[in-house]
Amino acid sequence: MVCVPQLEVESRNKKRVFSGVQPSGSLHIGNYLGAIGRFALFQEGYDCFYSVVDLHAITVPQDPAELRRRTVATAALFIAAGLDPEKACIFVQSDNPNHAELAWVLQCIATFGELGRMTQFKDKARGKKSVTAGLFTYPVLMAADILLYDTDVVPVGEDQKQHVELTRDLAERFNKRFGVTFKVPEPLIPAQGGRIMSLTDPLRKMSKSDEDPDSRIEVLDSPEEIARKFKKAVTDSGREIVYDPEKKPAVSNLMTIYSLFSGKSLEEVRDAYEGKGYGVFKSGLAELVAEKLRPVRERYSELMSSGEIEKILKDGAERAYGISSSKMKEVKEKVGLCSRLSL
Ligand code: ATP
Ligand code: LTN
Repeated sequence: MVCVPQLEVESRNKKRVFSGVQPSGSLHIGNYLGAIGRFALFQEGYDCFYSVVDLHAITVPQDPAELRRRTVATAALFIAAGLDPEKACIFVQSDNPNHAELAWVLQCIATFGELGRMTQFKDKARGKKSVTAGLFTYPVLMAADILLYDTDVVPVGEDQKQHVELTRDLAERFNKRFGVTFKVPEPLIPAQGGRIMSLTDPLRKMSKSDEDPDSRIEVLDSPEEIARKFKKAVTDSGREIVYDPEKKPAVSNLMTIYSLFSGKSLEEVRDAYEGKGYGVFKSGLAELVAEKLRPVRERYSELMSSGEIEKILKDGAERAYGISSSKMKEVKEKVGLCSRLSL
């Protein structure tokens, strides 16, 4: 058991943030704009916990060596995207056994019916011959991640809203049945950028698991790759650069990406490219995105070759375990589970 009392006294005056990212593939600009690029925004004003959720990743088959590599790479990208490990706790989910243990307790109050209504499960299970029980109960593990830390705010993309709502329901149900134990968290979804769409099918979200790598710009793509993928991205009929998600979903998605990376409003983007056509707009967009991601790529390479990450993750795991163990102890006592070992 690790104690960091001074840090705890100071940090509990602040609201707490928790978010997680799966090491299930290379992170794309949807992950960046919807989640990791925003993580650092909270680190000054909030007590932040950011986890590489490897237990979530194994709900679908993973190559063990590749999973280990991506777990470290994902943590390195958190830092490359601006997180300071002195300010935010960065850790790997499976390093803290409290997550899986609380998930089991929560699975015993979650219902089959409510889990069956999760749209991400339905999407991921569609067309599959065999679906694991872990994929079905995945949102309960996410609830455990959040509730273990008395989280106030959960910054995520739009696709995770339903899971945070389930987390709230489970917290309220547990509190009603066993007495107030969990804080009921709020999702925080960006007004713009919460759902970046695929470059090859603008009606579907950009996704790590899309079979076509040209459907996404990866954070570590080279400037040449970025230019090639944007050039190939589907567009709509006409040649006007206007924001109209109904009639022009492809161009509207590209404009959203432009606006978020440049800090310009959609109107400013439209005015800058008025009458110039898709080709000019796409090469401007590619240049902008490559330039904005350049420092992230560079910092990532430095971190991966320095070996710093292992130490950061070890410290993070110790802190996360220390803090969440008191919550786990309280849960066990309330539910009637006895502990005969003194840890
Ligand atoms: P997959 O696409 O394989 O389902 P994923 O990228 O959705 O994976 P995570 O890595 O767990 O899954 O997502 C990390 C964060 O990125 C989450 O907060 C999620 O909401 C956000 N996110 C994922 N895709 C997008 C997207 N297209 N636009 C905005 N945010 C996204
Ligand atoms: N389910 C999320 C990843 C995730 C998460 C979390 C996000 C796991 N645990 C806790 C926020 C808080 C996803 O697939 N994007």
